[in-house]
Amino acid sequence: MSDFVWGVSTSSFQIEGGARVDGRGESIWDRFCRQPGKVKNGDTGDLACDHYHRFREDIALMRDMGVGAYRFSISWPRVQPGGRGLCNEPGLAFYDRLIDGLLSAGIEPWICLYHWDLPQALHELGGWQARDIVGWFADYAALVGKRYGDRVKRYATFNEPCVFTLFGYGLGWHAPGIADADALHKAIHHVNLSHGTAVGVLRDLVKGASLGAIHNRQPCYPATPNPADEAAALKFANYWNDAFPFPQHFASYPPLLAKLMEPFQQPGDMAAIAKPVDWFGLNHYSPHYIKADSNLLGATFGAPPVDIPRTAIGWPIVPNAFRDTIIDVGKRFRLPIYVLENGTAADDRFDRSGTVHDSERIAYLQAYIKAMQEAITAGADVRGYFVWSLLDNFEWTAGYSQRFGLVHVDYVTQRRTLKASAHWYSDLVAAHRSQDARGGVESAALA
Ligand code: GCO
Repeated sequence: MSDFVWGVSTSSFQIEGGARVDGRGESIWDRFCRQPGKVKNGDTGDLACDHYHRFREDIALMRDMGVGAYRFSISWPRVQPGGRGLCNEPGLAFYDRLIDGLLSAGIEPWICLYHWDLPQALHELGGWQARDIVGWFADYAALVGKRYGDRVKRYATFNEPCVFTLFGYGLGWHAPGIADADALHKAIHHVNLSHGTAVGVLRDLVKGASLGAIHNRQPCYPATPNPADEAAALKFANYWNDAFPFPQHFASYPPLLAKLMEPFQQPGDMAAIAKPVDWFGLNHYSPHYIKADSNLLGATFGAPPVDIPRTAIGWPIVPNAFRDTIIDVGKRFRLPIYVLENGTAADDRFDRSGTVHDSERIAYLQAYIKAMQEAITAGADVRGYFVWSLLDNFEWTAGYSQRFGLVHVDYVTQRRTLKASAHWYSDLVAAHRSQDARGGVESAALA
C-alpha cells in the first residue's frame, strides 16, 4: 500500500465561520439557518469552528497527527460574493494562506469546489434550476484553478450531488428548502452539466490536474419485503446512487430517471457531462432502508432492522456494506477509488482526566477500514481513505448536536482537543508509513 493516502476531510460552511468578515457573501445555508425550525437549536454557520481565523492551529493538529492529505472545500461566496463577476481578494487570499500552510506542513491539499454553500445571489437568479449556472460554475472553477493550480493538483467538482439536490430540491429538508419535481430534475441535470464543464476547464488550466467528483453511495434496501417498499428502494437507489455517476461515466441517466430527465436535456449535453476523470471519490457511511411514501420521489427513509447496531446519529453500522460498495464501484466505474468520507457521530464526553475516550468511533473506524482492506484484497483499486471529519462541526440540520470529529471542539472557547480516535488514527497512519519505508508491506495495521 505504498502511496496510499491517509487523510481527513472538512467543508467550508461546516467549519469556517467568519461569515461576515473580509467581504464574504451570503450563502443559501446562511439564509436557511435563519428560518425558524430548519436547523436544530437555531444553530448557524456564523462562527462554526472559527477555522477562518484558526486554520494555522488546525494545520498544526493535522501535522501532529501525521495525516498525508487534507480535503476541504472553497466557499464560493467567500471568493465570489455574488457568485458571478467580481471576485473577493481577501477571500482568495485566505485559501492561499491555507494551501501554503498545508504544503509547508507536508500535507497535500485536496480542493472540493462545491460543498453545498451556493451564493444566495445565484439562488435568486434560479440557482441550480437555471441552466445559466453552468457558465457561472465554469467561471468559478476557472477562478479557483488559475489561482491555486500552481500548488494544488487534486480537485473534486462536487461533494455528494445526490444529497444536496434530493434534500434541497426534492424533499425540502436542506437549503434552499424546495420540494418540487421539476426543480429537482433541473438541478440534477445542471449539476451534471456543471461537473463536465468544470472538468474541462480545470483540465485546460491546471497542469497535471487530478480530477474527480465525490459521490455518496450506499446500498438501498427495502425496509420491508412488501413489493411497494421494494419498488421504492429501487427508485430511490436510481436517484441516490446513480443520478450523477451514470451520466458522468456512461453518458446516460439511470433507467428509472431517463424519462423524467428528458425535458431538461439539450443535444450534446450527455457528451458534455461525461468528461473523463481520474478517480472516483466515494463517501460511505451506512446502508439505507427505504419505504414507499407519497412524496414526489415515492420513497423515503424507513426504519433499519432492529437487530443492527447504530451510531449516535442513528445510522446502522454495517461494515460489509462498505466492502461491497467499494467492490461494486471498482467493477462498475473502473477507476482508482479514493474514499473521501467515512466516519461516525458519537456521544463524546470528557472524562475526569480531560480525555475524550471515543471508543465507539475507534471501533467504527477499525471495522470500516478492515472492510476497505477486504475490498482491496478482492481487487478494488483503492488509493486513499479520508476520515470525516478532522473537527467536530456544523452537521447541517442537526446543527452542532452531532460530533463527527477526531478532534473535539469546544464551541464556547474554540478549544481543540484530540480525542482518543485522533491518537489511534495517527498511530495507524504512522504504522503504514513505516511499513512503506520497509518496502510496501501490506496491511498489518489493518488486521
Ligand atoms: C455529507 C457531507 C458531510 C457530512 C457528513 C456527515 O455526507 O452529508 O459530505 O458534510 O457532514 O457526511 O453527515
